[in-house]
Amino acid sequence: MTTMDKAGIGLAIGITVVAVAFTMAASLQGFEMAVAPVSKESTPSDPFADIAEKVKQREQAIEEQMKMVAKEAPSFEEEAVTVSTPRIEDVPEMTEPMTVQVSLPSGSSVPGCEEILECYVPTSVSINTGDTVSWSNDDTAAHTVSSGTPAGGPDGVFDSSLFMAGATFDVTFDNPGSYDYFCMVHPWMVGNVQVN
Ligand SMILES: [Cu+2]
Repeated sequence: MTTMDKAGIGLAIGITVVAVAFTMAASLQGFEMAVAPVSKESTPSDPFADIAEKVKQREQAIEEQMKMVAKEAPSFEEEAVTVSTPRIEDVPEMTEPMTVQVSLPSGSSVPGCEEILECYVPTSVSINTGDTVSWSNDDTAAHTVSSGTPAGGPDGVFDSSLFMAGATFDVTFDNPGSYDYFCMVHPWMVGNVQVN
């Protein structure tokens, strides 16, 4: 073979490769062009059509969700208004004088109630000035609600003296402070009123 022949073969191969490449490119383009209209026809067996359908469904779902959110938005505002309304009313209610109940439950005449904080229930109450504490004797025995401590004795701020089963004793607290109290009959019975 001559050098010219080799060059000729090389050129021929080169042309062939380019031609094949063109043909493949053209056929690929043709394939894409052929596929594109098929996908538009939404043939169920066509995977592209399935994907297109799923995308469309997803878009519709998102659109519907956005519509629902838009519909809910005004009711959200209404809710916010109704929620804030009782909160505004609560503020003056907090400053209105109120009555706190304290029970002298059954069994408070027996030592040991102080260990489970059940001589006066609740044993400690926190109130505001002007509020009232109402003790009710829910036990069968008579008791007292006497300000002071068992060790120091009654200090005279308030004293129910003996009050019977079923009776109540109310004290309105006008001055802030911490008020200890106890039962003069059963000195293990102690309680506290914190007035803010
Ligand atoms: Cu008592």
